[in-house]
Amino acid sequence: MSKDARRPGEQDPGTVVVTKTRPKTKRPNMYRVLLLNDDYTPMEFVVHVLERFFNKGREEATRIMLHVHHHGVGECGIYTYEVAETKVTQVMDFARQHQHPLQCVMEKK
Ligand code: TYC
Repeated sequence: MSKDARRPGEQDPGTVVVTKTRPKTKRPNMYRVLLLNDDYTPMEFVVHVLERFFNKGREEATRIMLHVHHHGVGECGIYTYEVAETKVTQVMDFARQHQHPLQCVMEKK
């Protein structure tokens, strides 16, 4: 078919159009979960929290706890929104049950 016989933008019937589909894999937003220092929560309790809720070994848990103790804040892990929110809730509930003022927060990375 001649170009003039087609409407503007219309394909030549003899033309093969190959469309490349780009897999749209959007990375999820990630959130840092942080522990805050205070003067009253026992060090051993914080280490236990890091082992129990953030799957840290004793050495890593102790290192993070001491970092928070000395610097005021420290990272426990980086998670998707729902996982981070669950961790924060679990830690805050656990601290309250034991009447410790430990604070756990999340922030967008
Ligand atoms: N500063 C606390 C103490 O001296 C220990 C502590 C560490 C508390 C980390 C909270 O997130 C925290 N007993």
